[in-house]
Amino acid sequence: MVFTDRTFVMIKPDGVQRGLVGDIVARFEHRGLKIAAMKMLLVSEDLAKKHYEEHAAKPFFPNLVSFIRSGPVVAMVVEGKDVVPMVRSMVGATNPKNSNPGTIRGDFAVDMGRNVIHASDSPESAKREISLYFNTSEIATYKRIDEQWLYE
Ligand code: DGI
Repeated sequence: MVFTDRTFVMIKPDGVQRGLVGDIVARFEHRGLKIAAMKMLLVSEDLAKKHYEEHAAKPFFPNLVSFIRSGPVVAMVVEGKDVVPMVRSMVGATNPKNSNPGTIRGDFAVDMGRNVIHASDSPESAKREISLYFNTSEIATYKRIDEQWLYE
């Protein structure tokens, strides 16, 4: 059984600078989710504004744009059954103050503006965000060897 539900995940500059990339990617791999694409990049101003366009009118928007551009990020496409809600639950609440221990933000973050990771909040956002960061040719199609042990 191959599941092609996709989500977009980004380890933000704080996660990269703090050396958390391996730990975070391992959580997705160990859960049984498939990394279908991954790259490190510096986000342009144009891309940052498109990424956060839903927040354009908010007072924290300029900080959001400048923070996401403050260092390299790691962008990923992650696949699996019900992957959008599953990854959101692994990421935890937006404000780390409210993120449960065991979630990525609950284990690694303290402040809202340094919450380590972004993950799409709906399949529609995932589609939009994946297309902002990846060409279709950059997304790999392959089978994990443990799929028969992950899916019934
Ligand atoms: O999808 P999330 O990252 O959990 O949350 P979101 O899409 O609502 O917001 C995007 C980012 O914007 C979030 O990770 C942190 C920041 N943010 C959201 N709401 C606030 C905020 N930053 C500040 N300073 N104040 C807010 O109310």
